[in-house]
Amino acid sequence: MSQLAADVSADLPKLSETLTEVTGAHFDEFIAAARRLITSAQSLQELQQQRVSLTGKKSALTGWSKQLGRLDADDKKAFGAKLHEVRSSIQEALTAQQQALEAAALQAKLDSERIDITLPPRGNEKGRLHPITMTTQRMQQFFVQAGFNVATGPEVEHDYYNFEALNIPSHHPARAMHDTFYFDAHYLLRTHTSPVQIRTMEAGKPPIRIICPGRVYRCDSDQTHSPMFHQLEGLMVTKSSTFAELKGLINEFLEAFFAKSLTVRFRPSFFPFTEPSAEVDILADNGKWLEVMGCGMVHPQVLKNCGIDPEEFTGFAFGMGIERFAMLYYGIDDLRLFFQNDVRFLKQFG
Ligand code: 2U9
Repeated sequence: MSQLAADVSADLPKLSETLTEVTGAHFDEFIAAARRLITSAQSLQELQQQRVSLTGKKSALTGWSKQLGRLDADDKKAFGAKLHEVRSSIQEALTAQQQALEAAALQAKLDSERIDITLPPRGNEKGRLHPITMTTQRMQQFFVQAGFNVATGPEVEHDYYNFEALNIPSHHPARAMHDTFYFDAHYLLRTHTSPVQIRTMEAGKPPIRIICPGRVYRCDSDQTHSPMFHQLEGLMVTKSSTFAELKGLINEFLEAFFAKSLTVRFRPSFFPFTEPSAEVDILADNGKWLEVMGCGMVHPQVLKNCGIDPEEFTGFAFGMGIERFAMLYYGIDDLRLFFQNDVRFLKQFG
């Protein structure tokens, strides 16, 4: 009994191991049974077992083939042709079944990986700009169209640029440890963006028209003060800059920023780096004056400190807190909201 009969299936006709005893009808029956067996294979592994059983070294087919040599010429020819037919037919069935199983496996994989394009999309929320960023951009938009360039500088500054050059003497209260974050005797976190204007004047010559937005730091923290906040300062130095021009520019700016006509008041004030100096108030709907910014003509000593002759050039400067403008523009009542990064707050803008 061949391996075939033993292993593969009871379904295969039991054929003689002696080739000459097998008839043509037996061969056809054998082919049909083998093909039924092959098409019943459910996996490539199972098919491989059948391939070995049906065509391998220990198969009936191979057993018969080995006997061909012992036959006379006529039998050899007839049985040889028949065995070839058997082997071809089995091989063809094996190949067809292999292709069918592979195609089914591929289809199963494709089905399992199918993307349902009708599903609703996952939440892909877009981020948005921080209200401070949007406020800064809104301010910049006005000044850039008015001919100002945007200038920036380091947040870690030398006390010369932050104080000395700005005419702020060493005994000035702003220089005290409790107002300024010092790294050592000379280096500090800038308390305003004014050092950027100093550096710009030092490096170039008039006419100068710049705005300087950026982070500034003061050792102060309560309901209305944050140790880090944002300023936008401006500077214009020409042969003919006047306080009248400054007033006109600030009026224009405030009405453009708040997008309505305003009553604006310039109230005399004092800063070490401007002379004369003023604070700027706007009249609110409730009849109260709101202080929004400061300004003045650049102090002649400050121009001199930067190598600009105050007899030849005059300048004006202004400064404002960006948080203050953002609060007024958006109607935000608590400064701390800007720094808590609570999405429920941030989502409300832009
Ligand atoms: C140079 C010369 C002059 C900038 C100025 C103010 C007035 C001002 C405050 C507004 C609110 C600071 O953020 S705040 O607390 N600023 O009132 N700033 S004039 O003057 C300069 C700057 C640089 C070289």
